[in-house]
Amino acid sequence: MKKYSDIKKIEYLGPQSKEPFAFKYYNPDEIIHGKKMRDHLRFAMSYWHTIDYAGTDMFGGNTGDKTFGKTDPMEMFKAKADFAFDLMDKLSIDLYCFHDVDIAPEGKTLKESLDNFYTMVDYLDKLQKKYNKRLLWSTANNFGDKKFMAGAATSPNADVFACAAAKVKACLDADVKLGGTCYVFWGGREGYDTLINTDMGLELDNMARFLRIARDYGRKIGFKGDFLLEPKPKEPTKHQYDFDTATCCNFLRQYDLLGDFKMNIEANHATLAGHTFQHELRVARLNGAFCSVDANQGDPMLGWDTDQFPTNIYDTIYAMYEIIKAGGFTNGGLNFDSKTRRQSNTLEDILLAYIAGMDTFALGLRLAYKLIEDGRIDEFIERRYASYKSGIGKDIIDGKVTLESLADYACKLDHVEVESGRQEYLEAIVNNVIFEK
Ligand code: XLS
Ligand code: CA
Ligand code: CA
Repeated sequence: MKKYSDIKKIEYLGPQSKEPFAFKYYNPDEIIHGKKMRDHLRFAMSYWHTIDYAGTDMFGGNTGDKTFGKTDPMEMFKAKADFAFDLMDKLSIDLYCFHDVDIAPEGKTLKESLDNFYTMVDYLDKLQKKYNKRLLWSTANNFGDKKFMAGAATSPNADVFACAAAKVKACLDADVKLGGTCYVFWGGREGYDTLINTDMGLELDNMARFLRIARDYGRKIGFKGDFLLEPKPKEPTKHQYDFDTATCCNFLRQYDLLGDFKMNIEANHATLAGHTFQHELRVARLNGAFCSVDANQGDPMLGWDTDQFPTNIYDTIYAMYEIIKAGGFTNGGLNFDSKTRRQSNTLEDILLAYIAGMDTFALGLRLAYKLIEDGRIDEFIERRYASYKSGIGKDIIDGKVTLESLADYACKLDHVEVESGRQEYLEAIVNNVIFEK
């Protein structure tokens, strides 16, 4: 197999190709339904998994090397950035995402860390111009450091609330400088391990206070993009306040933040919440809160956040179906919050993993459109609810009924029959659309 340094730009060679370092389904500039594939999919690279993660798990250290031959911390982070842009260029990925701590070495104090961060933001800005790339979103890592052990905005300690705010401020500054169109809040430790030590009401109010002041600062410095919550039910805490999309939307509505805030939906977080990825996307769409996606998949045999590159074609078809129905990506994109397996420990594996994930979503996009064009599923749903188009159904929709009028109507019915939902028939249509030549 070729070495990373010998591999040039990954080309689209089509589904018949056996070349490992080639796209089989992702053809960035191909027009599908009036838009280039790259604009439909808006792929982004995750800095933490791709540029920093080197294979450590709970039971062992690194299996790979992400030092890029450097020992001086600042030099190392510059080398990481150089690699990041070379990788995005090879893969035709236009966007990327990071936490503050992913791109710069941490100093001895918060002030020193932030100085390093701003230095690296300037460095990334130069690389962005050279390679014609842009930030999709940044986020503050307000969960890794010891001081965040009991949360950030929801910490019982107000100094921690302030430190978290300082980090979010720096990331918002970076977003504006690097042209980011979203800012993500993933509340890693914004939750609790036990209610016995927790003032849940104060914590939730503080979380809303935190989001509000972040929103106000962002708007003040000219950030026009979307603020995003990223739902996840658990891990690292036992219960996280941003449990799932429905919970997040309710929270945002309660504190009057919906509108400025939308969702970044992660596939595997949906699974951890006991939902499908499609469910979470649907709920976001129905609340007008769909914006961005963290693409990965979990392992159904393991109940934790494995962040695997997505290769399940059914998942990507249903996801792209929802995304198309939501009107496609605008400020958001499709960030691969995915890491290569611990045993896939070479730089070549990173390319192969991205090719697999990007091709799976590209095929998902093609097949989702095929499913919509086929029309049988949409027609079936339309027919299934036809009783609301006329008669009593239309009266219900038009708000012309009362409980009494419905009772009168119902008591005159002598036979009620609900039509078959035909799940198996519809699933077979999906297979037919996928496999027909
Ligand atoms: C962790 C999350 C995290 C967010 C950004 O499970 O996916 O990586 O996307 O903080
Ligand atoms: Ca994520
Ligand atoms: Ca995750």
